[in-house]
Amino acid sequence: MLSTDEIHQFERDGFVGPFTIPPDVFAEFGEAFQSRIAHVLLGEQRSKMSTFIFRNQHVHSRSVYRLITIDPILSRVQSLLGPDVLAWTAHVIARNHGHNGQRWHSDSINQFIRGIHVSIALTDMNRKNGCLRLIPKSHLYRASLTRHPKIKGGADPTAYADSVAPWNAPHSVIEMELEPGQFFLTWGGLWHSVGVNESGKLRMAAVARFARTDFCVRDYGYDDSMIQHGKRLPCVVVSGTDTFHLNRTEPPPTGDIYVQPLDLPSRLRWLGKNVRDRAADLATQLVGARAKYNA
Ligand SMILES: O=C(O)CCC(=O)C(=O)O
Ligand SMILES: [Fe+2]
Repeated sequence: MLSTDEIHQFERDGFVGPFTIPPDVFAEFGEAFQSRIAHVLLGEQRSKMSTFIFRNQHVHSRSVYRLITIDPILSRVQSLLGPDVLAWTAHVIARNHGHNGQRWHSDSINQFIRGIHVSIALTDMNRKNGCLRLIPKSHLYRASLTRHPKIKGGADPTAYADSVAPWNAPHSVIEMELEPGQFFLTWGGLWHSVGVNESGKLRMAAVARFARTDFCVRDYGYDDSMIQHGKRLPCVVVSGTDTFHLNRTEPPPTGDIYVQPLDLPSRLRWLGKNVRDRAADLATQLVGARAKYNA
């Protein structure tokens, strides 16, 4: 659970934490879990894994699903989103020495659905290996990072933040350093980036994103200036119930891609399901458009 002050901080600054997973709980996600994951993500199995499977580990990995729903994480997400919660993406990110990180962006899908992003450190995350950098309060700005010509190239957006929200100037960047087993929460829309890994070592983190059941989780695209009507993304109800039925929900995973890669029949079933869901979605849109036209 979050305290009232922590909830207020989250609303105001767009992030809260770090929090520490109790060591006896985190023990389950220690060396064996991490080396299994690193072996898959840095080995040849990764190239055989489609991006859609990689990004949906809340559906394809029982161990990742378990990590993102442990009580210290889920109870805090519930404090912010209420009792009915969907997980709509989860994956482990492994960045080796030399990885370039990620330029400034706002996680546009999560921004549009007012979702919550949780970053969970598996290894240390620090200035040397590319921890997350944030600009506090930027989750509330009506400005686009993807449309800004300089930031598109990766420049520091603090001056831009000063110009779009002079009442909060001067803006500064927070480097969110974490120890293994620590995590923090951010609002979708908060401006963030990831530094270069110059540590000589692997840097690994799990990310999970959560939404309320009354938002429809679609692939709205990467461009934060424009909402596209993309496909519905697979969600798992991690808490409460979904009475809105806006989303494509999947059962919690029973298998684990980190123990056993998906075999061909399972991959084809998953692909078929995606195609059927997309076709049904387009048909609904078409019926809606025709009804509007006839009205
Ligand atoms: O590398 C990370 O920890 C997170 C990268 C990121 O920006 C994201 O997942 O939204
Ligand atoms: Fe991001």
